[in-house]
Amino acid sequence: MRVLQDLAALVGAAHVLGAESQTDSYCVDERALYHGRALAVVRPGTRQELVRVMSLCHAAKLAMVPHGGNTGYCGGATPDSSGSQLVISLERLDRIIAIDTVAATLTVEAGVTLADAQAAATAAGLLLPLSMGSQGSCQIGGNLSTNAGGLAVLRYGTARDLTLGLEVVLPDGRLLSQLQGLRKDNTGYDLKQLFIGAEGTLGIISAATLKLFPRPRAMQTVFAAVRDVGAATTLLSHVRAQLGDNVTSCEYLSANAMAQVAALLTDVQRPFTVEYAHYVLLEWAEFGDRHGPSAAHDIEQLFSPPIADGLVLDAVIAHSEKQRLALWRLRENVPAAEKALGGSIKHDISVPLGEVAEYVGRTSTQLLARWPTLRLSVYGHIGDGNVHFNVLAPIELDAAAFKRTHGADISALVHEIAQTMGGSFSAEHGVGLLKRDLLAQYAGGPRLEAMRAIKDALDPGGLMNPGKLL
Ligand code: 2HG
Ligand code: ZN
Repeated sequence: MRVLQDLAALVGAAHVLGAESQTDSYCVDERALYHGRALAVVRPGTRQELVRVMSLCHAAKLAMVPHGGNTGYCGGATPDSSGSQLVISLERLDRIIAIDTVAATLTVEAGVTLADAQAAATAAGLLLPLSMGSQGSCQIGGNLSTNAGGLAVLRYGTARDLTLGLEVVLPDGRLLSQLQGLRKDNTGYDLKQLFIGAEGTLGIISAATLKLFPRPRAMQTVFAAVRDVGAATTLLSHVRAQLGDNVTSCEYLSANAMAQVAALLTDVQRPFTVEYAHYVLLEWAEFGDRHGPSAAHDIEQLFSPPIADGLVLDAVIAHSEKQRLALWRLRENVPAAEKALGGSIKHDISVPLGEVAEYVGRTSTQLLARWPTLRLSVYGHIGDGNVHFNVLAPIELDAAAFKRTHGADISALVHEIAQTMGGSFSAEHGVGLLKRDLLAQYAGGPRLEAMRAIKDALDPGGLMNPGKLL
């Protein structure tokens, strides 16, 4: 095929992968829900090459599937099964372009892993607060294309909130470059917002300028057993009232989530000797020398009203970085624990913060009324109103068969309750292939029409990541 020869001439034959053995890993998503086939995988080595690759594809009317770290949960980076789509991998665009310690900004290419971007900020004495379990392999381009959330959204916001500038290659190969990183710029439509969260359907993000923050002097981490889900959000309000915006994370684990992860991580000591029904991992940042050596005493004081009120039943403080990381491992490994148990039916809902307890209660009751032996694995970013309401098949049944028979009904119920409570069916993992029908169902009317109009305006040939999102 002529275009493949042109691509090879452009990026080098070694970076146009054609054999199935080479393209395989680019054609299966992280959860192995989708198995596609690619015409080829092309790996441009510079942003200029990316521009020219996309111009060639546009001229040849070739569908393009942008591919980052492939850690997404919704099939957003997987080609379809036609074998006619070109996967464009951003992995070689892995340069740190600039770091500005005065403006506190970091400019990176799209293929830089989140961990490498964090390390670059750290080396400059600053903090890139975006963080998540997959940070060793997920890439900035994918983080922005899916508007990733992660573990510190409560304080720092999502990937969108951390983006000051963006460079995007449009479907026809034109470069839209706005990497200045200005904190104020009111010159018409803020176009970068269109591409953040667009899942590669409007163009390919090639670089970004991200906001950095002062590095905290210390993090304080408390793992608490709480009375119920409502106590978790009330506790957060209490702690925020005392510590203001320094609270960075408020993560929830149900008893089942905790039991699963404790069974997986046999080397991590459980925080409590008895089992509780609900747990919260709370973390806040300290700056300057406000606390000093009396930190533990201050924390005890901070927690004494919620303990007296019966909201907090027990709590442990991390006294060292090692203890802190051990507590975080409990939270971060819940997905791995589910996987080890044969996988879960995953949900990624959000509701207004004041409704989370009601949501979890109502959804649990309705699910268990219909499937009494279902194993609920509820956990997540409760401080953001975002709960992973995951569900494991009854232990006595085959997980795959159960999912085939009941998965759709279970998910419909989980999503419907979120919708009726003013929530979202996709709080952080995006839409991709997996939730496209849900977007059509729930976004509906003018919102969907506006999205389609934007898509048609920027990608009239429908070449960008076809079949995803819309
Ligand atoms: C997390 O919060 C991730 O750990 C994954 O978003 C959630 O696996 C999941 O369902
Ligand atoms: Zn999550």
